[in-house]
Amino acid sequence: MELDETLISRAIIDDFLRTLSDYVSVDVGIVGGGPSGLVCATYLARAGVKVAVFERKLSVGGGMWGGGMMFPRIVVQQEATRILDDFGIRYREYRPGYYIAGSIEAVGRLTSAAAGAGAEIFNLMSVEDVMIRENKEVVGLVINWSAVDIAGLHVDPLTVRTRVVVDATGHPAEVCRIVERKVSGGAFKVPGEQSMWADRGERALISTTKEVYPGLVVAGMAANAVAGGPRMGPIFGGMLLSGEIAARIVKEKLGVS
Ligand code: 48H
Ligand code: FE2
Repeated sequence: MELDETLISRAIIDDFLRTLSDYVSVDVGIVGGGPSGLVCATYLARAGVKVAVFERKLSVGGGMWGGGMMFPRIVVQQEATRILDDFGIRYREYRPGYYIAGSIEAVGRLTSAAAGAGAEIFNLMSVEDVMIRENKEVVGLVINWSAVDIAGLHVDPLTVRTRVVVDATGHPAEVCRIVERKVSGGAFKVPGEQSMWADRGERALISTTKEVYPGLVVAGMAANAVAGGPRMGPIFGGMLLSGEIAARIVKEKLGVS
């Protein structure tokens, strides 16, 4: 059989446009495909929730690829090794309570799990705004191609309806910053993260991962930025646990077990 370039092109266009059209309305829109977003997406998709991940960059994985100062290793504490086990990420004990894994394997396995569970990952798309109703609830995301932003083009965006949004954008807490700017009366504030304190930063995530505004749950580094909690450096257990907690909160909101 001779291969036909037009069919190759049509296959890509037809399939992607069908998917994009289907995902104009989702249960959950996760903004950011870093470790917390990928873990959250996996647990939601496994529960049958319709979930889209919007990632600005070409590749998901966020700050995990680079490990610590470009040494491609991550440290994970005891409490989160069960998540490494769940995702099939290999690790070994370095000292009691300190486990070490390869950052590249970790990103690969998280990505594979999220996609394999049925989460739809839209790379090269940026969330530039949200839809807020009556100054009291987030009901959707405003998306555009990252290339539009990079090129500085004036191209209007499209929208995605959501039942819940998860801000997993890492340090900048971008979705929460948008809500901070757009909710009138200064009712929602994002103080930003504090200086490095690994132990406090990791522990804080257990309580900073929450619904911070109706329809908006925050996970990962963004959760500490919104709560004014510390950063923690290249220990990633907190990111994994935060993604898991965010998924649990979302499932409770949606009434899914
Ligand atoms: C689409 C967006 C947008 C947008 C951002 O930074 P991340 O890896 O986030 P987390 O919270 O899962 O993990 C944080 C971790 O990587 C880290 O930085 C740690 C532990 N730091 C400690 C320290 O002390 O420094 O991923 C966020 C992702 C990235 O891929 C962004 O490209 C993406 O979100 N993103 N995607 N629309 N508006 N904003
Ligand atoms: Fe970081």
